[in-house]
Amino acid sequence: MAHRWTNTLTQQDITPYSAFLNRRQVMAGLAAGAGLAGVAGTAQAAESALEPNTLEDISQYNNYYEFGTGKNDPAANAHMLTTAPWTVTIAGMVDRPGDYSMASIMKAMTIEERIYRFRCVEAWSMVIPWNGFELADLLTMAGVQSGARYVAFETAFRPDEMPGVRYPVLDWPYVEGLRLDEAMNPLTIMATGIYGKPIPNQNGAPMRLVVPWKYGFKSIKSIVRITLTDSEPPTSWNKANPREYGFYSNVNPEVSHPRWSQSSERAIGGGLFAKRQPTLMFNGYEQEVAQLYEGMDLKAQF
Ligand SMILES: Nc1nc2c(c(=O)[nH]1)N[C@H]1C(S)=C(S)[C@@H](COP(=O)(O)O)O[C@H]1N2
Ligand SMILES: [Mo]
Repeated sequence: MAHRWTNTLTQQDITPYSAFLNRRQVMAGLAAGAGLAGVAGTAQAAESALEPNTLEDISQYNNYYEFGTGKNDPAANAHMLTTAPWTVTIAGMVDRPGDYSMASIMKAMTIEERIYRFRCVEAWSMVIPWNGFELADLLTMAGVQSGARYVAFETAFRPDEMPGVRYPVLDWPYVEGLRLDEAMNPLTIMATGIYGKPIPNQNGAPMRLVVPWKYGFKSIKSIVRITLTDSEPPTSWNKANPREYGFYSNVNPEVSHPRWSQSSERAIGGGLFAKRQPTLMFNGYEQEVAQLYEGMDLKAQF
């Protein structure tokens, strides 16, 4: 089970004191029969496996096309985005639809740290120590109705604050979606921080999705609308180029992008020591999510 713990490791876990493990992990560890000693031991073992990137790497090398298509454009321009006050509309097949202030969401949710691998479809990767909460908790707060099968997400569209939306690179606003079981999986989080500080604007402030087993473009930033639906929602990159970007977009080293292999990736950071490493099935989260796709042809439903 060592693998399991690498996925929910936190900064605190890197110190060898089981007392720092958050309650959710301790409870899950006991449930799994691992016991405290087992959890602390595997957490230590995982330290070498998942070394987070620096905040510099994470906040200076970005994709956020609303602020430009260059990797440094978001860091240069995203300060223009007003992130407070912020309202998230939750709509569609929920019992309690409405406009939720970001402040009320933060009050209702329990923030924890998750150190996750992050793999862009362009074949680069990082390791990011997110702070956030499980999307499942937010959806449960809104009350998912029984007929709901998908979750649609939408990014803010603010021409006055987003210089990149002047260009028709994508059909704005940026939209994304998940199947409901993917959205409810405990690995799926809404990130509101990095390294214990509020999430930088260029990383998707004040709240962005993080789905660590899917290519990075599924992890939509600066969300203003969440809609529960009974049919698969349109997604920005799939609309832009359906042959190259599918709805699922699970990280899969065996399914090449039409223009490049996905079998390896460039690990950002380390300067001269930046290295290529093999890409892992479901980005290393196979044990946690493979069952979501049982019986599906992952080459056809890429
Ligand atoms: N709204 C919006 N969300 C977005 C994007 C974007 O351009 N606009 N880029 C996506 C892509 S391609 C990636 S790889 C990740 C990058 O996240 P990061 O900059 O925090 O590493 O954000 C994703 N979310
Ligand atoms: Mo990406």
